[in-house]
Amino acid sequence: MRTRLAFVLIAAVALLAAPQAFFHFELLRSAPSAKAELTASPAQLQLWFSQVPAAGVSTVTLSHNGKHVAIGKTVVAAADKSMTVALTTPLTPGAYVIHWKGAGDDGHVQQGDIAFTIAAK
Ligand SMILES: [Cu+2]
Repeated sequence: MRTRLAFVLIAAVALLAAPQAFFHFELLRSAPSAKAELTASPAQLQLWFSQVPAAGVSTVTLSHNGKHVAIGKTVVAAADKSMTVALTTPLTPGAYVIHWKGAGDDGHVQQGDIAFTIAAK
């Protein structure tokens, strides 16, 4: 009887917790993609998400050797749930990290990093 009650409780907790985790705002893919090894600077950074990135909290930044790189303004496109940033100056060869931050309809702010490199010629 006791094990059965425990099972019912575990099942109830799992059901309550699952939808929240499932519908979280999350990164689906990006260009450049994670661990990409490029031969030239991309013209822009574009990240696609599971939900439309909420205005105000959703941003994309770029760093190189731990330093902030000046890039364009983050543009949110509701149609394909993406954020795009134009690269105002072509990137020099080296290692880069895109840092994204955003939230979807539940307002929970998520964030992550995407590392990529540009090979020296
Ligand atoms: Cu959430």
